[in-house]
Amino acid sequence: MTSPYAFTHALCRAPARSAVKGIRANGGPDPDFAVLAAEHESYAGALRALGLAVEVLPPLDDFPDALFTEDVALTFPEGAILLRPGAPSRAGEVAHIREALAARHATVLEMTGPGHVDGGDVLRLADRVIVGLSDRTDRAGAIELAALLDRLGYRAQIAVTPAGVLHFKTGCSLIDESTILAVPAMRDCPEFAGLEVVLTPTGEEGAANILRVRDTVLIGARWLATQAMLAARDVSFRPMATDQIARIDAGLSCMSLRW
Ligand code: CIR
Repeated sequence: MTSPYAFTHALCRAPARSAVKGIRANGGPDPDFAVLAAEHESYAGALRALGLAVEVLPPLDDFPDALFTEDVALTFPEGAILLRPGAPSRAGEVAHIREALAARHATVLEMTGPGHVDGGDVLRLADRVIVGLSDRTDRAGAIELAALLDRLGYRAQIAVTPAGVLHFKTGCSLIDESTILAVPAMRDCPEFAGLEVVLTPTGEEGAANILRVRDTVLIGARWLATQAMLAARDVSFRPMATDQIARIDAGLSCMSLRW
């Protein structure tokens, strides 16, 4: 097994115009397309600046949420796994990424169902992979995924995402191999035993979906108290504009597959 964030590659998908109609759990205004596209572009640019080879697939107008490549597959140096996203409107995205993954990975495994898993519910740690049950990821899906992960040499652990949190990783992310940034509702997640859990400051629960890439943490620009906390811990971070993607319930991990 390798480091959970020593990535060399990323696969993104450009947002389609339809992205402004992306799913959002609590209503709210559509994002501004031009600004959202700029956020996506600067995200891909940040990954490149951190040394990753980044490829951007063409937009898919029939799938407003397809820019969130993280949810349809898992990628590792050892191979990729095609998932079965839990939102019916996103199921068709998988067929559109199959070929791209087959071209980049010698081994591509695939969930066949009937269960569902969104990649946003999968948190890779140094020694295992946590699969969080949520409104998108069910137990049957998590069990099927655990068997596929085992074939790639990864041990899976099934956890529970608190109600009201879209994805497991909406509420927690890695700061480093032994430290998790988490919303207060996930403080006592039993799967975090043995790790240090750092809580998002009050009012900054939206900051929890950071993305550690090599030696840098990407974090939403508006989360100043969380940034101050990272600075106090000597964590190198890069603030990213995320206000428009946040309107469709997304953060920083969602916009790429990384390996
Ligand atoms: C969705 O609801 O599926 C999209 N609007 C947002 C997906 C965010 N993905 C993620 O957190 N991994």
